[in-house]
Amino acid sequence: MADVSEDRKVLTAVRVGLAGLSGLLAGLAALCVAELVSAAVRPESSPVTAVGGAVIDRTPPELKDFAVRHFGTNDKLVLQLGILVLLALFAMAIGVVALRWRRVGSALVLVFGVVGAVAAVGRPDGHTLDALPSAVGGVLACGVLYLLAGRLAARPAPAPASGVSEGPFAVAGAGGTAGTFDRRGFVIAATAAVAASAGAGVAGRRLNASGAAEAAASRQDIVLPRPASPARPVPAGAELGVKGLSPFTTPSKDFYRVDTALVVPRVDAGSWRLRIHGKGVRKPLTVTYQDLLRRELIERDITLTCVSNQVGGPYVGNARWIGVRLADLLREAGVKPPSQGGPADQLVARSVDGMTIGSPVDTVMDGRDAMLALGMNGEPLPFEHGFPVRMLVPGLYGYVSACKWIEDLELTTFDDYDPYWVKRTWSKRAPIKTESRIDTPRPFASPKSGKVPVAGVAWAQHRGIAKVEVRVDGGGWHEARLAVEDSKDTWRQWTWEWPASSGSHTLEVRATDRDGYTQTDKRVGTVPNGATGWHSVVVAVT
Ligand SMILES: Nc1nc2c(c(=O)[nH]1)N[C@H]1C(S)=C(S)[C@@H](COP(=O)(O)O)O[C@H]1N2
Ligand SMILES: [Mo]
Repeated sequence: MADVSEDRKVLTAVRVGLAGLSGLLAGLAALCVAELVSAAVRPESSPVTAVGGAVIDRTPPELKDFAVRHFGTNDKLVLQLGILVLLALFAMAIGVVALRWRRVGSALVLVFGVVGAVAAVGRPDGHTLDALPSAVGGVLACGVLYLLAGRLAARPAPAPASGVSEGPFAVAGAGGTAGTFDRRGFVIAATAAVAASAGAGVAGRRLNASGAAEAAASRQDIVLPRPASPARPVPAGAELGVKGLSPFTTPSKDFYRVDTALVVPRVDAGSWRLRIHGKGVRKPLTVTYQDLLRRELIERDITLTCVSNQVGGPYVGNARWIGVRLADLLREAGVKPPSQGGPADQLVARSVDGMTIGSPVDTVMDGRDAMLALGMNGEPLPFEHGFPVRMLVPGLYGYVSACKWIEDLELTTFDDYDPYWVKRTWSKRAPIKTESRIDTPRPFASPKSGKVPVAGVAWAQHRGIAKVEVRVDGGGWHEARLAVEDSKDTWRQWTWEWPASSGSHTLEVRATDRDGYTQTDKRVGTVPNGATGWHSVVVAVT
């Protein structure tokens, strides 16, 4: 006869393990059911997306920069995985609580529903209805845990003296006084929960994907007309052809992406509308995608830069955009810039995902090629870059100019309204700083001694690059050879032939813009309006 107290221990361990599993299954049920409900509301309302979004909204700028730097565009994947792991741990713990206190444990599950619901409603674009997926998921999961925990409740064993094992959860000598639980009932309930969850989850995923498919079809159908004002061909000399140097035009698939969206918005171009309204708008407008296509289109090369780009960082890219002049549309709506007596000095763009981006009206209307872009590198905008329509203002960092998935333009003042990033300590106004970057040699490269081409890009949008200089080991500055300028709104390649001797060397670069400003060596971080300092690269010449 086995030791009864040993039997009890084993039984308890089995029950605790299964209780943890019950918590996990309840969590799984919640997520799967919520996915299904979110298909009826909107994909962004599903709990992990909502909680992830809420975390992003509350992430301090330094931490956001850290995440972008270390995980790049994977930062969102890392965030979502983190949330899932935390959720799984808590779910298991709650399952164990439910083993001892069935009602308390089950009720705790509801807390998660509430967290998801509050996160969803609290997003900048949150609606009350966004609470539904988390609420329904939470209530259902509460029921699942209550049911499973009930099957795990200890009960005295029937007393046949056979001692025969009763399947996978049989406890040694369970026929004795150790007691048992409803093994069969548990297996049946758990299997049913998994099957129902999987069904709901798969159906939810499918339905959410079908909305995306319709948006994709609307994009497929678009034929961008020939622009009335085409970009002039990129001058042959704009491309220096040095190995390892960023191409003048960044292919869309390689173009950096920075936004707060965990789910890329999939907007149907057919139902898209843009409203222009607010202070001093004499004739509020609502335009459709077709309206924009029928207007005079301009095509321009514009280099976009993110304020979160570190010195030497990758968040800068140059593309050929097609769109309509924003200033023309504003004038049609009766808007006057403040310099001509208009009452509004800030133009706030809103996106379908609740982003708000504020630009100075004077800058938008000063004659530069500020546009509502429909096309990028000869195609309708990719979804990641703002399909169907985004804004661009040459010379301003993306967070104060480049609203993707735009749906609303409101004229207001800088005093009256702070957009998303300004609420989070970034500057209200942020022209792009003059910058230069060494693309080749790469840090810690080991080129052979002799002539080593040093090359990179420099940008000072809407001012233009006048000069780039390179120095080695803190010595004298050497003027680099500049590529032919495409426009003052685009970056410029540069190169310098370095007579390299063997050993470890530090290369530094600085640019001077056409206003005569030379980059400062003073290092400041990206917050609140862009990093400064010279990019440097250490190499070991062999
Ligand atoms: N809707 C929306 N638009 C947005 C953002 C965002 O988070 N949401 N990020 C802005 C920032 S910070 C930058 S730098 C640019 C980046 O544009 P890209 O992703 O096409 O390179 O988009 C801007 N537009
Ligand atoms: Mo940005």
